[in-house]
Amino acid sequence: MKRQLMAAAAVCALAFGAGCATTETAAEAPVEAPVETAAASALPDYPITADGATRFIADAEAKYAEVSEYVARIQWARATNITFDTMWLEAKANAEATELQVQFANQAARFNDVEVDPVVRRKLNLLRLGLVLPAPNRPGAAEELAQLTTRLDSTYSTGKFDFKGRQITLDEASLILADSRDPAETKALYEGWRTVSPVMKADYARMVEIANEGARELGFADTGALWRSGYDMPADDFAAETDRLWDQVKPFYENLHCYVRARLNAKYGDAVQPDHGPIRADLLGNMWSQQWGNIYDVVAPTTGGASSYDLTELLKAADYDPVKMVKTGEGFYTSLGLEALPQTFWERSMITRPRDREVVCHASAWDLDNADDIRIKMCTNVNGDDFYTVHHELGHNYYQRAYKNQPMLFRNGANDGFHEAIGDFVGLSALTPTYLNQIGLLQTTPGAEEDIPFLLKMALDKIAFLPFGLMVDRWRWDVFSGATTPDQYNAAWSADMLKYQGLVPPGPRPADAFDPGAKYHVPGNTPYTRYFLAHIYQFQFHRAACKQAGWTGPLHRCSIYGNTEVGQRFNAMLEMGQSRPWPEAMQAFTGETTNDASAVADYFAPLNAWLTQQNRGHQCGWSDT
Ligand code: X8Z
Ligand code: ZN
Repeated sequence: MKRQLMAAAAVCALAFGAGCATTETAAEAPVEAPVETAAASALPDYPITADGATRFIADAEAKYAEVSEYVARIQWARATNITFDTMWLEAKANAEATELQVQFANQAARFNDVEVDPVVRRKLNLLRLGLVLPAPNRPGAAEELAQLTTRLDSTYSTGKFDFKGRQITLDEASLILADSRDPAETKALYEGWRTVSPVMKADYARMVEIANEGARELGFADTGALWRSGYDMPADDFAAETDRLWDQVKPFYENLHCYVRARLNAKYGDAVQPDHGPIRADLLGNMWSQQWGNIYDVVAPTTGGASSYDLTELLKAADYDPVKMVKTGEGFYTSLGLEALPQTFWERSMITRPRDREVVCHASAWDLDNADDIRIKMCTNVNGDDFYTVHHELGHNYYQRAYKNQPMLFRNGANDGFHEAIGDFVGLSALTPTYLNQIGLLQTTPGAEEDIPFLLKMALDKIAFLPFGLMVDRWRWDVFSGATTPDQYNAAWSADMLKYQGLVPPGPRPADAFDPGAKYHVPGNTPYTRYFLAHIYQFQFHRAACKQAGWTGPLHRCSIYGNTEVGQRFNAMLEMGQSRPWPEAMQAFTGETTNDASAVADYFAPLNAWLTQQNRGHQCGWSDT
């Protein structure tokens, strides 16, 4: 779900609570006192007392529950059937929801100086910090903003481009790119997909202006500052925290980058991929080079053994279909002692791309009624990537179900990174050969000789992701703050790719390029730092769970499948929702109270040592260009 606050809705859709799972937590006073607006006074005037605050919160929670369900159902209708009319309806509903949220935020701020019950204080903070894109309080602003966001998301989702004389969609292009080893073809796919986004640039720039105006009225310096305020610590501390985490993992990323570059150079030669400097982004098997697991075959170890299986081939050989993939995912969660999904999940989810209409294919998980009407929306293909994504999405649904008995304003993840980390944590077990063997996909469980190949495969997805998880919002933070102006949008995006990922596009970008618009979460307005956090949290959860299970072997071989004791403790954390600051949720399950990349280092330790050896004699890094 996108627009934070509203819990109902998708983890990765639009508006109210939508976006990829909502969050927001407490803390931090706005930069300046918010302006008193006409919209705020449209609510009853509660006395500025502790009792007034309690009454306001009770009314706001009731209204919030009602409106979020209404908005979520309209958003679902648009996301699963994009037409002029559903776009019109969604824009209208989102505008109303935004206006209401802005009223709530302003009303909440009136109690800033009143001593109130701690639970009420937390809820007041959540109301102040819960918007993703606030609209200013002037007539027509919320409507204009909503029209822009619905149009941006729909333009992305219906995007197609010409490839070899045929109009293809993003999902088709992604499948070809995953397997293509022809640099002319990968370049055409990379550049072709990016022809869908130049048209978004003006809308995006206007959207930034309006949202910033709204953020300032709420007392924030800009929309980025609002986004950084949802982590139970001051916004500046949060930015520094992401720097600290990145510094912890960067040497490992540079090691992986160095190794992969050498192997690409060996395969394609100097003309395509030099043995120094940045990597050509289209050679990595993913449209945004955010996960590189699809080119495992290119970079597999040449000595000491490679992986003896490919998950996509195993799924195909076992005749999996999309529904069976989801059932298998559900089976992991029920093995932990969690309840089966409701019948309505199967009746109402969208599991494959419908052939007769336009939809938002980017995967998301939804909670339509803040209770039992949970669903996923995916254009599932039978392959290893989507096997992972199914577990990821169901993690959102199981979180939503676990916190459904919390008060309305606490029905959300401890923070947005937690929401993203739940399914990923489960996925770490579900991708082990031990588990694949248990469910009959793999006939024998490989021994220690496949540890390095396995860890390499995992690192290609999980470690390669880290700088991407950071750079998307680094770009947006600069856009919202004005440090990057519209004429610099694309150059800044390419500069961030180079700085964080060490990647370059396959050729010069056209003058009208708007490459950020070709990544779902930018036109979809879903904050992205959540995924960076999740890629660290999930290893903390995994390390703690394996310890609880009494596992003493290497972390990457641990699977918690079937462990109801771990499941119970895990669900206890999920049930907390966002009722407490996230470090308490973290502590409830792991005993730790900070975000700590040492779990990533523990998990990958043998691989990092191996990579260091492989890179001997190579000049790593890319700053020489
Ligand atoms: O957007 C997603 C999920 C939905 S919340 C499919 N992810 C990020 C992405 O695809 O860019 C999961 C990993 C990162
Ligand atoms: Zn997600």
